Amino acid sequence: MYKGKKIGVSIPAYNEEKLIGRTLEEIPNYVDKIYVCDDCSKDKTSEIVMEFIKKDPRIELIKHSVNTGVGGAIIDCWKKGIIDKMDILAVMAGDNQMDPKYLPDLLDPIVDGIADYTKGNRLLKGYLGKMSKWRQFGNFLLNLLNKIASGYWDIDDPQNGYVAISSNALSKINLDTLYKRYAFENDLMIKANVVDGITMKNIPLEIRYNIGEQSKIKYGNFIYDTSLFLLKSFLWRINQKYIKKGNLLGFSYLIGTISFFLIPFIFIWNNITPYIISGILIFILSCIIESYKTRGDN
Ligand SMILES: Nc1nc2c(ncn2[C@@H]2O[C@H](COP(=O)(O)OP(=O)(O)O)[C@@H](O)[C@H]2O)c(=O)[nH]1
Ligand SMILES: [Mg+2]
Repeated sequence: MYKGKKIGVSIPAYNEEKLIGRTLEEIPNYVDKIYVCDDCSKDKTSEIVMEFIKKDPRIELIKHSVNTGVGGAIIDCWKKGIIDKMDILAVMAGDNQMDPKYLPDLLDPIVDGIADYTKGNRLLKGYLGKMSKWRQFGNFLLNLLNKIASGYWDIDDPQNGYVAISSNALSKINLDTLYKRYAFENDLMIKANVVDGITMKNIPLEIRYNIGEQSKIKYGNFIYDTSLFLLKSFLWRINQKYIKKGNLLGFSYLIGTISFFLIPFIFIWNNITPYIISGILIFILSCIIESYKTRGDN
């Protein structure tokens, strides 16, 4: 129990035999349940977890016979946590990159009723300065695209997987519809945003690097998949949140989006240029209005 709330920690793990032990050892005593999902690892991840279960009855191992991706693993842990009536569910990676000293910072705003969903933010801890200029640019772009797609304009570092969310908020989201690969982080924000009243807060924290971890992300695939996904999800979100309810913001967003896609046709029909420029300005104005409207909400 943490300040009267039952806490479940979900640990996605794929081929983490080197670091899963250290991760489990460090889980604080106030955590009530630890759900590890071994997503069809080819190494000894499960055997190591089984050894830990003998010493720590809070641990539960969920084994997948086919790999479902990091999102698929987290979703299965969360479903268990909801059944077990945990009040708050946090995620900590199986490669020990998430320092438990920050867990209270993620839990406190939820316990205090200030937020339903908290996400670590490395940028507030000077992480950006440690990247190359090229990665800084990529990060900036992904950050911006995620704000537009998700509507959480105050949240940065969207790919940060160190998160906590109340079971109450989670139960309002259809977990089965969430994207299961790395864009899971973005999709959760997008789906949370269309549910009225799920508030989000960024928590400054550092992620551990150079501890022997090996990222499984293939960056080429990730950038392509995530950009396409964000575009599709943005259109889905504005339809759900604005167009279906007859809100003008949805239509202005839509006009703006269409204008971006018409840019290549400027070379064929020169006279459409002013319309495209107006469409893009309408898009930018829609972003400003939405970010202003939601300021303080999330
Ligand atoms: N269950 C499961 N976990 C995964 C999968 N891919 C990655 N993970 C875990 O998710 C966490 C974060 O993945 P990682 O590749 O380290 O991402 P990064 O730290 O953001 O570069 C780690 O604990 C991985 O073991 C997967 O396909 N299934
Ligand atoms: Mg990692």
